[in-house]
Amino acid sequence: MNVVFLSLGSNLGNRTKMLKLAIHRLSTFSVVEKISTFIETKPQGVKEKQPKYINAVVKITTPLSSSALLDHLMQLEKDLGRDLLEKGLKKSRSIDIDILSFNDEVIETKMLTIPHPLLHKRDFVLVPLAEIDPEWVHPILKKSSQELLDKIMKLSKE
Ligand code: PH2
Ligand code: MG
Ligand code: MG
Repeated sequence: MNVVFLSLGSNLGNRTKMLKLAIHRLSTFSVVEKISTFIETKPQGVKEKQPKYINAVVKITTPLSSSALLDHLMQLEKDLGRDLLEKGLKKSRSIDIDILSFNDEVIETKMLTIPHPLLHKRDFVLVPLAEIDPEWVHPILKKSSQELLDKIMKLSKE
């Protein structure tokens, strides 16, 4: 079984319902082991004015490979009504599911970069990740989720 952390986000429509639906659907191809608190966050790294997000992190175990998992997640996003128009990196979206980590593997393919390249910079990822697994260790940076969170909190105060 592969141990995977996923980041979920929504800033369009019924955001909480979208996350709940997505988590429910995850259980058709994985075991949902842990779900963080849902948090409301300001949009980050986007140019246009956007509504706030609801974000969460989920720990799953799954027999799927990383690329098969990605296929399932993209299908899930589509089934939940994520529009092609929402596909741009910086656009508002009804649901976004990103693979944060896959076991302790480092993966670099055309479709997939794992660990997620922005994981260590985003409080909307690190806060819920540190909540459900403060001891998870970033396989490249060799720092725990709690240490990474402490670091960006310190930076934001400077
Ligand atoms: N996702 C983005 C860009 N910015 N900001 C917040 N607060 N939450 C997100 O999930 C998010 C974002 C691109 O996927
Ligand atoms: Mg994303
Ligand atoms: Mg995405």
